[in-house]
Amino acid sequence: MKDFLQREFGTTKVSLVDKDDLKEKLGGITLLERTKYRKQVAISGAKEAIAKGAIIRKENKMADTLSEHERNKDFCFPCLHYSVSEGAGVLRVKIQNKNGIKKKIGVRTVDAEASSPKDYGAVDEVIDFTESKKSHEITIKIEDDDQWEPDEDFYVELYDVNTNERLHGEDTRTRVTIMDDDRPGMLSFADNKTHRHVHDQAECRITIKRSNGSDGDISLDYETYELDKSANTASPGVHYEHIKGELKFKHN
Ligand SMILES: [Ca+2]
Ligand SMILES: [Ca+2]
Repeated sequence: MKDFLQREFGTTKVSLVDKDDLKEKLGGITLLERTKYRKQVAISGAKEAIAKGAIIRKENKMADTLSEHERNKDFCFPCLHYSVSEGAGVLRVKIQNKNGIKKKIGVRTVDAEASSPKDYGAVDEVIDFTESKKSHEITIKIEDDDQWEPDEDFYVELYDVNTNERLHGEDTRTRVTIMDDDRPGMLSFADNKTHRHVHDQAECRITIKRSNGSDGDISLDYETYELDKSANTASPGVHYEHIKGELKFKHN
């Protein structure tokens, strides 16, 4: 914002700038709204961009980074945190039988921000480990859509089939982050400077453009408002018709 003030008004102090001049430079949008908008854009832009449909599966943190007393002595997930892109389709999660024990162990998914069946296919199965069966892999279906959403997590945990309780240890639960690959884009006025309208034309057309992506359905609320009550500003019902509504953009 300081750069903008310096460039347009030769000062970085907003208190020294004429309110109406500032309003005009901002295209009718209040300073507060503009600041909020910029923050939102900055947050969206900070997220790691993934190409739509990209197949990404990453193992981020391994169980051997834990100390011995934090770990289960018999069974574990060797990887404690996976990342998977929406477009990957499936994620395979490995379970280890460290000492080759014959035992039945349950494995199940647990919702967090990501939930089944919207974001992934729930799993709840019993693994029949034996002396020779030292590991097992489960396959989890990852759901893809066209709607933007933040990256979301769910968990997979090992449990005792008799008590239904999660097994002791930090390595009996693994986190899965589903990475969104959709870009809803941004909405802005096609003409971002002052729109000059000839008074004898009946309609004033304002174009809103969607740029940098068009995934999913999005919408915006719009409304005309009077700048102030001074003699040289247009008034609703006199110089223009007040309008208010919602503009919807479909997935494209
Ligand atoms: Ca997607
Ligand atoms: Ca999505």
